[in-house]
Amino acid sequence: MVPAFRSWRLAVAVVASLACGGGGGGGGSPTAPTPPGPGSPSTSASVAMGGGLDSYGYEVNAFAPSTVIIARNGTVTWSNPTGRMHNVTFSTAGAPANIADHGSGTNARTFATAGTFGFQCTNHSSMTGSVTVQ
Ligand SMILES: [Cu+2]
Repeated sequence: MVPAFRSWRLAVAVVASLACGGGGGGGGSPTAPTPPGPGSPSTSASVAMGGGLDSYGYEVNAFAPSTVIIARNGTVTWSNPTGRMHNVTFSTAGAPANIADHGSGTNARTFATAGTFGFQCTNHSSMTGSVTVQ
């Protein structure tokens, strides 16, 4: 029994040293891929014009997600699967052209300027969002 106990203690010591030997980076494995961070935003994002169904089965008027982050010169694509008339009206100077009322399909806009650009659907006060361009 004594040798087994000793090897168990050795295993614990090895695991502990591996856990502490990753450079003190906060618990991630040293070989894990680095997730996209603030320094590497995506070049594209998608926003649905419709937030699914509420508990009564009615379509929710919302942008989903309501906020996206993209790289400069990245593209955001808004899709409208709802059959309802929605639009994307920007409220921030420097934003691309608004997307007019439409009941279906997709529309994309490219953002050449860094900043945060608020938008809303002027038909539905609950539909607001923003694009942050880094
Ligand atoms: Cu709308």
